[in-house]
Amino acid sequence: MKRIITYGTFDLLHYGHINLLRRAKEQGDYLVVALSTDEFNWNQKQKKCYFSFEKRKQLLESIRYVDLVIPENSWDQKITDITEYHIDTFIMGDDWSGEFDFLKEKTKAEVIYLPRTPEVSTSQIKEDLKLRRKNS
Ligand code: C2G
Repeated sequence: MKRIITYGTFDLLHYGHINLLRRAKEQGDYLVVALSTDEFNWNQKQKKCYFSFEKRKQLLESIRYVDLVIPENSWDQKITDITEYHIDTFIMGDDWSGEFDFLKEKTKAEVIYLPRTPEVSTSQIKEDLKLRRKNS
């Protein structure tokens, strides 16, 4: 069984996230998603999530490609996660291209960056909604 892991905030879940999760699952048989906690998002990514960790976890767990959701509390947990969950392949969108290549040396995992879905993002959704409200 080939085990995959990916990380993210997945707030205002959209089809760009789903495209990533689908393609990640296609690389193996079991997909672990490390979901950024509210504290990690705020303290480390300055992201204020619209949905809480529990709500974002519930959404992810309902996706057919996702087999397990674990919390992401720190930038530094990836090596231990790969070991603890016996991960074969680490996958991220290519906006992170190169950022996690160190995992190739530190673990036996393959590192793959998949092309992002270009036209959609949570910040764009928020912007559009703000504009619509202003113009309504
Ligand atoms: N993504 C994508 N296409 C989009 C938007 C996002 O493929 N249009 C991908 C991102 O590249 C990432 C995943 O979906 O692989 C989750 O995106 P975010 O929730 O924005 O994750 P991020 O804040 O980048 O967190 O330790 C790593 C971080 O937790 C990654």
